[in-house]
Amino acid sequence: MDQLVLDSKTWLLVLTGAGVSAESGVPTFRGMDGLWENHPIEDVASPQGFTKDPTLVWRFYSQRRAGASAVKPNPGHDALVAWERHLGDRFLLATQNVDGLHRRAGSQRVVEMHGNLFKTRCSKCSRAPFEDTTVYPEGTVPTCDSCGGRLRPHIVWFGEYLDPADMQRIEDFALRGSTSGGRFVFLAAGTSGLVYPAAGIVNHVSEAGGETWLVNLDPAQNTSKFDNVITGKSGEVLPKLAK
Ligand code: BV8
Ligand code: ZN
Repeated sequence: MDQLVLDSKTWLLVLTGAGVSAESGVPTFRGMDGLWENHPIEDVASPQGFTKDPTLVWRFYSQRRAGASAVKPNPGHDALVAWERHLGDRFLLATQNVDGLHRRAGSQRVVEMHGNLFKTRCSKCSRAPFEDTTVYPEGTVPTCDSCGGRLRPHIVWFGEYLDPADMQRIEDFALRGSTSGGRFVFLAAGTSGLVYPAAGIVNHVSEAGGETWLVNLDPAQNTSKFDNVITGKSGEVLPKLAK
């Protein structure tokens, strides 16, 4: 297998998707044909869906909150922790996953681009998002004790903007990596390359002259954009990929 060289000249940006959590037992979106209880996920994971039926949306997220609490990180997560420890501030992990498994594995330099299942915020007032592991009982919609507004998961839904600070952190890292005089490498793992802006990162890296890698079980929507494509399970490939 090709080898990813992680030496003192390497800057590495990693993007993960649901496929990296699959071997922990977390269902992927494509694996569920993009449906949950026969609802297209884009409908349930959207502000319109929340307005229309907040109980349904809370049932979706409470189920996933319970599911994510019951599983543990897999060797793919552990490999990324080892790479971060090896590269230090020349490593950054941008994840689309909201299951919190990267942090539980020990990753610290993580940008959770789409939010986190274990954070809740008020949909009305500007109260800051807070840690929340509650699995709300069927049919309940929690309300804010400061303004009485509906609480919502601190998740970036379809049609919502990602946190500009998160995108800035990723862009700043990519700029430093591509102008460092060293080798700037981008590796995407376990993602179908369907959802933007995450799926567009590979294009920016290539334009900046970076080296791009994809580790995925099936061809992704943007497979052709990558210099190196390795087909396989992230839990098996990542631990052996770097030297
Ligand atoms: C935005 C939180 C600006 C929710 C998520 C038309 C064209 C282009 C873009 C758009 C468009 N129409 C709308 C848009 C914008 C939209 C978008 O990209 N839509 C897609 C569907 C076309 N994007 C947005 O809305 C974003 N915001 O653009 O703001 C804006 C503002 C207003 C109006 C317009 C634009 C917000 C996107 C964030 C949405 N939130 N997550 C939640 O999780 O509940 S996205 C959600 O789905 C996940 O977070 C994840 O990102 C995505 C699923 O993707 P993957 O992670 O890739 O998972 P998937 O299951 O698809 O693939 C898994 C892969 O792993 C597979 O390929 C499989 O082969 C592989 N695999 C499986 N097992 C393994 C494996 N690989 C390795 N090892 C294994 N063991
Ligand atoms: Zn409030």
